[in-house]
Amino acid sequence: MAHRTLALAPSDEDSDAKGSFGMPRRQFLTFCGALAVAMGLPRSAGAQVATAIAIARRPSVIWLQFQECTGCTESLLRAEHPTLEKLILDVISLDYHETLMAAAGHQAEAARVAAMAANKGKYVLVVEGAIPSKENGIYCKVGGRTAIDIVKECAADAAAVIAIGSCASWGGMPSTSPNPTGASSVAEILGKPVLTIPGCPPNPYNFLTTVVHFLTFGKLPELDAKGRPKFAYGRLIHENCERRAHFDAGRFAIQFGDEGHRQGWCLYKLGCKGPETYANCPSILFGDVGTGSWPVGTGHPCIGCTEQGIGFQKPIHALAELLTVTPPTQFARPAEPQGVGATFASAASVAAVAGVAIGIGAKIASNLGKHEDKP
Ligand code: FSX
Ligand code: SF4
Ligand code: F3S
Repeated sequence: MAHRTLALAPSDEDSDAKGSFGMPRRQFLTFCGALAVAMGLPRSAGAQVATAIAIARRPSVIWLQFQECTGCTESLLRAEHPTLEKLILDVISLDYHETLMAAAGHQAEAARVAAMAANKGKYVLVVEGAIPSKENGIYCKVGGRTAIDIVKECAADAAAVIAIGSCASWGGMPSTSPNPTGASSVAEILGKPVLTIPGCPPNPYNFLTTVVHFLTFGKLPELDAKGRPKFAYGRLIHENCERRAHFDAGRFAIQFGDEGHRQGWCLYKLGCKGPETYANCPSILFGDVGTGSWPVGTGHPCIGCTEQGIGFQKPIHALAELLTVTPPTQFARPAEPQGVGATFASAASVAAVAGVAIGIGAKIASNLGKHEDKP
C-alpha cells in the first residue's frame, strides 16, 4: 500500500481534498450520505458532508504513540480496500506520525514542533496508547522526554484532542492489574475530558466519521459521559447483534465447536460481553471484507474491548451483566431449529434494529466497492 508522504506543507495548500477521492461523484455522494446516517443525521445531510469534505481545509493532525501495540494505526491502514485509508489520509493532513513518517530522530521531533507552530490553535491532536504515570513517567520516553511532558505540550495548542483506542481512552490493556507503570488515559494526564474512540483496535470508520463531523460542522460530535461519540457508542452491541434473535429465543452455544456454535447461535453463555458493551461493531464491521467481519460474526464472544472494567479485566468466560433487557412477549422453544420459531417481538426488533444498523455498515462497505451485500 502506498502511504501518503508526510510533509510539513500548510494543510490548506493541498488540493487533494477537493476531489472526490477517486470515487465517481455519485458514489461519493452516496458514501457521504452513509456517513451522515452513521452520524445520526438524515441521509439528505450527505450533500452538506460532501461539500464540507470537498472545500474544507484538511486539519493538521499530530498523532502521538505511547504504550500501545500500534493496532490503532494498523486498523486505520490495513483495510483491504484502498479507499478507506485514502479517505482518511485525504481528509486530514497527517503531519506527525512516528510509524508512518520518513523522518527519524531529531528530524522527527523538529517536524512535530514545526507542524504545531504552523497550525497553532488549529491542529487536532490524536493520542494512541496509554501514558505511564508512575516514577514521574519514566517508563515511556520519546526523544528523552516523558510521554506526560509531550502530551501536555502538544495538547496546549490543539483545537481538539482525540484519544484513539482503549489504551488512550481509559488505559486499556497496559492499565490492567497490577498496572506496574501506572498506565493512564489521556484525560487523566491532561486533567480534562477529551473525545475518546475506544476499541482495541478501534474501528477506523468511527475516526473517519468523527473527523468528517468536525469538518462539516466545525465542532466535535455529541459525546457521552465517557467522551465517546454518541453516534458510535450510543447503543449496546447486544441491540444490534445479528444473533440477537437466538438470544431472545434461548438458543445458545454452550461450548466452542458444539452444534449451537456451528449453527451461529448466541454466544452469551460463552461469555459474550455484547449485553454490557457500547459500540457499533456489528453495524459497521471491520476491514471491508464483507458480512460477519466482526468478533461475534466470526464466532468469538465480544470481550468488551471498548469498555473500561470489562475488556481485559473481566474473564472471557464470565457472563455479561444484562444492562438493558426488554424481554420479548413470547419465547420460542430453546430446541427450535435455527431460523424457525423466533418470536414476533424478537424478529421485529432484529429486523428494525439490525436492518437499519447493518444497512449502514453494508452501505458504507459496499460504497467502498467491496462487499457481498446481505439479502
Ligand atoms: Fe493496540 Fe492502539 Fe489496542 Fe491500545 O489500539 S489495538 S493495544 S487500544 O492503543 O495500538
Ligand atoms: Fe449477540 Fe452476544 Fe448479545 Fe448473543 S449475547 S445476541 S452473541 S451480543
Ligand atoms: Fe471489541 Fe466487542 Fe467490538 S471485543 S471489537 S467491542 S465486538
